[in-house]
Amino acid sequence: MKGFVLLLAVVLFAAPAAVADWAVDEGFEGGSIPAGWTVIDYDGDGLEWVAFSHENAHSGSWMAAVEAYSSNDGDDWLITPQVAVSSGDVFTFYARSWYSTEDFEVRLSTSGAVVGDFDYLLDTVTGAGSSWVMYEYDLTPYAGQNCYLAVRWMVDTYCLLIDDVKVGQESSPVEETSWAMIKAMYR
Ligand SMILES: [Ca+2]
Ligand SMILES: [Ca+2]
Repeated sequence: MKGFVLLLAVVLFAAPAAVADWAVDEGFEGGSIPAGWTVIDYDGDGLEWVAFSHENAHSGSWMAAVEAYSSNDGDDWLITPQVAVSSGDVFTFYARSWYSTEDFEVRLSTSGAVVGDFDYLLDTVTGAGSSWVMYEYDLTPYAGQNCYLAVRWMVDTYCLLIDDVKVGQESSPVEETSWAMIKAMYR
């Protein structure tokens, strides 16, 4: 009985923290670039960001991919839906080249989702290789604003892959601590 009361207290304490915190959490497993996202084929070569199924996906079977057949061509944008940013939010994703190396920028817009709106350069990545690497950016400086996040690929070799894009933040540590307590109680 004492254990039950303690468990109840822990659950009640944890309940307010049990919210879905990621505003964007996209692994492209729906087999398409989802509604609300924007792709821009800025180089105009007819090749743009698409959902692509292959065993190389970071999660599941699908990822986002873009390719080009000339090293002069690559300027392709993958843009998240608009997100109301809160303090502590991050923009995170996994990226790799298909082979050899690729270059890309990470950009943020506090206005629209066209190329000229992305005034804020969060990162310039050169020589990204063919192993998945997680990138993460603190969005706290933009808290209180409605933002779009973009990966702008500038071809180095051939093809860039992106998977598991998230905007927001992890579940509250309060909730995680409580589950650890519950598990410890019934060990
Ligand atoms: Ca995936
Ligand atoms: Ca293109």
